[in-house]
Amino acid sequence: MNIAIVCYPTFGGSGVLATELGKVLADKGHNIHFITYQQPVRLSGFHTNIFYHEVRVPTYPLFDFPPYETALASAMVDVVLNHQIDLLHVHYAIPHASAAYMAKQILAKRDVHIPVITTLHGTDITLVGRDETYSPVVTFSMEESDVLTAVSENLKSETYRYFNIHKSIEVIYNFVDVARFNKKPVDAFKKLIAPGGEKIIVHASNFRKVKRVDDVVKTFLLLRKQIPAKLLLIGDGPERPHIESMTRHCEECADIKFLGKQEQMEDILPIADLFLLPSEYESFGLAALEAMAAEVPVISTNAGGLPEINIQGYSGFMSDIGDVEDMAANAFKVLGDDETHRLFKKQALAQAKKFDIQHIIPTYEALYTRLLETSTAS
Ligand code: GMT
Repeated sequence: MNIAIVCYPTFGGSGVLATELGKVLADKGHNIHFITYQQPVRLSGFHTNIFYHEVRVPTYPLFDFPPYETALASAMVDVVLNHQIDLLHVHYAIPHASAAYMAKQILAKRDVHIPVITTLHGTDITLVGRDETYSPVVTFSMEESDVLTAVSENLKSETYRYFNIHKSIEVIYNFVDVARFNKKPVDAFKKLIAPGGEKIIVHASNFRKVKRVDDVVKTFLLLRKQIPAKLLLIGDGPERPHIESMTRHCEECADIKFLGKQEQMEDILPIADLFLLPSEYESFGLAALEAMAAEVPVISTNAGGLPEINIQGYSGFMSDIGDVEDMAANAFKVLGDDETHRLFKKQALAQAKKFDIQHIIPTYEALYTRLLETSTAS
């Protein structure tokens, strides 16, 4: 199949997932055309079946806000017409679903009928999309997509809660390539971070308010009273200056390190002993799944779709939003003795395997095949 994928090329989970999906489909022989404004972060190296089309948004003195959506829809039309694209798969509704609708209409005028799949990822629904600034367009373009998928049951029900739509939503869980993450930790790297054999706690996010990174620090400081530990904060975003200033005025703060944005999470996660994700909301929590695939137990909140991936008392523990005492107590339960820690590590990996790329990709391929069959029949 010739598949065009539209996504955000940045470090966010939706872009990561879309890129990994494209890469594995290309390995399986499909031709994948990424249409984005920048090369996706996880798309490096040469692959004969992968093509990257950059969306250029020319500026003009009149444009206070360059019309990205128009440029994107035009790029979609161009790629579909010139590369015999069979279907368009857009990740994150805003503005990809409405740009796809526009492209579909333009192509229909030329007698080219292109099916569109929209995958909802989270904040496109729960945070940004439901804001009335965007919701009429998001509602319309979801209804107009040929297929709508969501990355968790929770996101599916949140979509029906916030939007008056009648379209059915198919849940296709996010996935992880377990083989890539389940690596042996590099001892020298581990020693560099924790020279005294301290436990290594990791958090990775885009440092937005919804991630509650201050709760990561609070949980760590409580845990640090009970066991020697180091905290690695990975990622960057609007809350980082606030978190940095929060971690400048305490003795234990020397044990907290900011690593910034990192592309090779599979090299860092294996040295971790525990992953913290105290988010206010996660539709899924791909970062937690990647941690589990690296055999790292997860302490998270029970918000959104997190209970669908983090199993209480098995792959880790969940607490109510903001309950840092409970999160620290749970972290201690996991790390308190080596035997328990080993068990949680094993269980975290077993849980990640349920979401292995090998199980999820056939669902996408079956969906594509079904969609192409029904659209050629009609
Ligand atoms: O986590 C973010 O804020 C980024 C956002 C995105 O769209 O890139 O992530 C969302 O999609 C991920 C991939 O499906 C999910 O794993 C995240 O849980 C989801 N984030 C939220 O719902 C806040």
